[in-house]
Amino acid sequence: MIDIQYSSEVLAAKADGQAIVALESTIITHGMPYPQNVEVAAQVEQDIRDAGAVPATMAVIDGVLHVGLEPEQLQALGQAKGVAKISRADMPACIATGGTGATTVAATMIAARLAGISVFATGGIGGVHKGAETSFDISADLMELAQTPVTVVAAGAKAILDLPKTLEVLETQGVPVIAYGQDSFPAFWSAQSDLKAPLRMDTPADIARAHATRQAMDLPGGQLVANPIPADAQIAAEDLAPVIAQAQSEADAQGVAGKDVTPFLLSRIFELTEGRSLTANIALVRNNARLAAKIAQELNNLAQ
Ligand code: PSU
Ligand code: MN
Repeated sequence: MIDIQYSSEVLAAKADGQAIVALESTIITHGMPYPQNVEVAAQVEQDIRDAGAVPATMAVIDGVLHVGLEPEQLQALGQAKGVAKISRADMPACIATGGTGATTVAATMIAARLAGISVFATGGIGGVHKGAETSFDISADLMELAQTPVTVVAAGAKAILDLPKTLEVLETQGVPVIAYGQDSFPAFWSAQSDLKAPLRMDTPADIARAHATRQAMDLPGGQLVANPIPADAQIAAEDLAPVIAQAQSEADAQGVAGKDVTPFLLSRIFELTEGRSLTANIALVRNNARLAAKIAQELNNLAQ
């Protein structure tokens, strides 16, 4: 087992058997501009505390896996230049070479499993990109959900992705996709899409029981909980469609590829919507954090 540096708060929560919710750090370093990124990260941590659980933001700092960051570490990470974006493939290399990296959904799930944490809140997962039939750009997040036993609460997949193909890959990989409180699969900035979610659940207790049942059946992998953005914060899909199309065609024209695609699209959409995309993003992440805290507490109740 590798060395893990726990924050003081997470260490105390583990000792007390409190519910813990994992948080990623790529959303801080590559998903939002400074200084909103650190403000949001601190706010989301507080939302989890207010909802009765303890936050554990993951990152690799100078070759050490951190589970939970002290406030000054969060500040430093949010301002640092050139932090790597690490997924399953890069994480061991980053640790082995003493590097510093922010964890994607996939890497955060791996860190959560190592730390014994079962629930994780984020904004949107990576998925199958538009044009994947030629680029083959499919996020490692999808395969991680198939093999690592963590329930991930997200607002569906970003509308920059090909949502039908993303759902197809999740189905092929045997990942339960659970819409929370509605039938349709939410589309990140919009609460509804015209796609029906494969599963629907209406309570955190049901989601916790489904997680525990998967464990009891010895099935690998986790669950994706698709939690719709609060209605008052959403952006209409038809308003965003031309913006997404423009950002995508700029990415294609500039030859943006690999792990740079998602950060490029998010920052162009932020500019093109004059910050509206970020306001919505913040609202949905906070909403996901609150739901994840409830699921984590229900899972704790089951274990007792
Ligand atoms: N959700 C957001 N902002 C982000 C991401 C998700 O609201 O920046 C990040 C997550 O870390 C996710 C990653 O795992 O984008 C997916 O990147 P890729 O498509 O390269 O796998
Ligand atoms: Mn990719």
